[in-house]
Amino acid sequence: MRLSEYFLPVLRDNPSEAQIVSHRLMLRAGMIRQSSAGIYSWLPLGLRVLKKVERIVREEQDRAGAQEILMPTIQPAELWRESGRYEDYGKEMLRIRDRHDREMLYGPTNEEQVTEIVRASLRSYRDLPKILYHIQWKFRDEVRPRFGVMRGREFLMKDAYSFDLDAAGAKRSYNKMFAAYLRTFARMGLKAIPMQADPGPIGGDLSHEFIILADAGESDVFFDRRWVETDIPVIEVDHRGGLEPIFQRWTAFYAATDEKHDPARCPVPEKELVTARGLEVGHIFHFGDKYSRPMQALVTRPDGAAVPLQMGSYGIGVSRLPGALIEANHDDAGIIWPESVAPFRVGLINLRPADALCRTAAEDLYGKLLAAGVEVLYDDRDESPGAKFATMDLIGLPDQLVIAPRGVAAGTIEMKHRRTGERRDVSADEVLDQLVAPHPDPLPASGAREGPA
Ligand code: 5CA
Repeated sequence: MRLSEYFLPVLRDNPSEAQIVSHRLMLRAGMIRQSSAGIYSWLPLGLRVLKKVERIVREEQDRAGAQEILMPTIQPAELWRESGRYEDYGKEMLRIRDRHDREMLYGPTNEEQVTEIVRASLRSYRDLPKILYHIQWKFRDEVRPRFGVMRGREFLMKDAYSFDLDAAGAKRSYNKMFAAYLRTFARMGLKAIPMQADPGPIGGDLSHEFIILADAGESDVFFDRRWVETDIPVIEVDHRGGLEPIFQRWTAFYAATDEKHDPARCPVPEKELVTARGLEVGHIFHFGDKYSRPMQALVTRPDGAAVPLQMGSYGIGVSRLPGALIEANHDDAGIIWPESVAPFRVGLINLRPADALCRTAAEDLYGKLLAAGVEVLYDDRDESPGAKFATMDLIGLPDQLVIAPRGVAAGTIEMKHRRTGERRDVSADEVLDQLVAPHPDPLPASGAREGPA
């Protein structure tokens, strides 16, 4: 993409309405534009990041054997009356009437809707287990929408729903999502610690939040000091095997959100306990028959008895993640994208577009990068070098390539690594070698669904 043609409305100054770094940088880097309180448009640069995040989320759901569907944003009130949540949800729910005066709502979550879908078709233990998910916009009329996309009113969520015959099956599904979440966040370069959590209005008895430690976090969290030293790698997961060891391994050190943490019952001695601010990027719940019982979603057991489905739900804040990623990856000059979610892999700067040799060298390298399938943002504008460097640093692409007269004469390009600031002079061939290096295929070759237990 040529920057001269790209819609990238960067702001020079800090917008006064933004209180936290990620909100400030997303506005300054032209990623989003506010429409009304807690509601945003995603502009080209922001949308590229959102799509990359979405893709990683989708790949890991698919790998875990979850099946993608797409449910609507607008739901009938009737469904929520069946579960009893229509009144309970209160003012957070955006209620709508259609032209026939039927009560509708903009979905804040989809437990009722998905239960309605499966109750007609999942009839027997032979139909189980199943995990369905979608990536869809939600609306919650938050009292205090703030921090940009981090606490929006309209936001994009991945929500998955599991259906099992009994508690043991439900725990297997819970473990699958737990393991999928470990991989999902690790692939984005995030350390998201699974913490015991309060299920809140979703309900249930087993729940974990995946939390990133960040000053901009909205709640206090408490955890064993050993978490500080612990990295969460992209672990190998065999979704056909037993995942309880993975669950045990990654819940072995105590970690809890403030709603769940009880100082009187905390197993960690005070001097080993760390308190910090946490940012929730995912939340998983097991809630048994909370929806299936009132909504009569029943399956028959092998002995012929009809029992309510055992269910769980599993959310990821897809549109919150670009903000969370920036909170975890920035410096004074701007954003520093991890490669896996960067809007472009590399920025190419022609420092002297008026110079014929520089122009030829830059156009030539741009063409080669495009031909090799490298996502490149090419600053071909007639701007000062300072402005070009500032824009590139602000938008935070992992590497920058600088074409300048001296290098062109010597046959080299300056390559700057955004995160470390390290600069090297390299040839065009080396650039291509480095940027086109094959990445391992993140998806297994064949089906990842669980076989018979
Ligand atoms: N139905 C369950 C899981 S499918 C559910 O709704 N869970 S939730 O309420 O915890 O939301 C899931 C994730 O969505 C959260 O972990 C958070 O990352 C994200 N999220 C929740 N509210 C907002 C909001 N107002 N703005 C942006 N992201 C949000």
